Amino acid sequence: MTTLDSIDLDLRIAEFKINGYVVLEDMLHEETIDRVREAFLPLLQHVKERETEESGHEVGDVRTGKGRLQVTNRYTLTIPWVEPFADPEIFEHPVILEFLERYWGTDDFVIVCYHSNNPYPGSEFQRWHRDTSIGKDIPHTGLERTPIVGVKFPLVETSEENGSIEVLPSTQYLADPGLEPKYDEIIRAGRFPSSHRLNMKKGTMWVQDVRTLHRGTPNRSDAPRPELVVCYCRPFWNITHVMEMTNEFYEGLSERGQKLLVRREIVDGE
Ligand SMILES: O=C(O)CCC(=O)C(=O)O
Ligand SMILES: [Fe+2]
Repeated sequence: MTTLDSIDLDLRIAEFKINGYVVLEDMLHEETIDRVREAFLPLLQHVKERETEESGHEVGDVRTGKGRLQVTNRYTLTIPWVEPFADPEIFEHPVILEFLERYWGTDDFVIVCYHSNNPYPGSEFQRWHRDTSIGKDIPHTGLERTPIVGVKFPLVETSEENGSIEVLPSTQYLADPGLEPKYDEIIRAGRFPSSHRLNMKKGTMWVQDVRTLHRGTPNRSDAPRPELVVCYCRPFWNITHVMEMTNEFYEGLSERGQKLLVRREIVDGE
């Protein structure tokens, strides 16, 4: 397993700064992933059966399946802050926390989402996109560091067959607002030989600069390709996806966990 002693974190951070993403292998135990997948698939199935129309917003009870059909055979789900999903091995991963502390130069960051992307068999290419409107909101300025990252981990091995994500490295600093609405057309028509599929084995975590261009790809296998994401951001970034948890869960967290999840919403356990 990857530990703080075995990883060259400064090199990984340099990769992240240069490529706009970094892939870290052997971060989670296979049993942890399998436990999460087993609990997750029924939620995904539930959303798939219920959500037959494409929708802009997720609905449903987070414990039984809060999600939406985003586009053809592609679902997004919010992850509940309960066992086995809410595992400190995942969201308090020492390598991830140290990575982010060194990247941002502070430990004041917080968690603002636990979410998932799930291309099902029959899904298609997404448009090339960024997961942020920063290019429009702060035009002509390629910020040195992103204030928000997604830490992602697939629940299955990902491949060309089951719709591994495709990235266009080193696009995170793009700052021409004129290009923002046109990325998909330009990248499809032009030559971008560095575009790259992230084919990952189970246990891999990867950190995504939300500004880096990427797209989902067709899942041509016979099983879904779920991937979970925990979003971490600097405290001045005030967007939080709803994160409901019981007071009992929150009080049972480590001091670090409580600090990370300070933006929780407390709900009744029943
Ligand atoms: O997980 C994937 O295949 C890509 C999903 C994605 O980039 C998105 O929906 O924003
Ligand atoms: Fe995306």
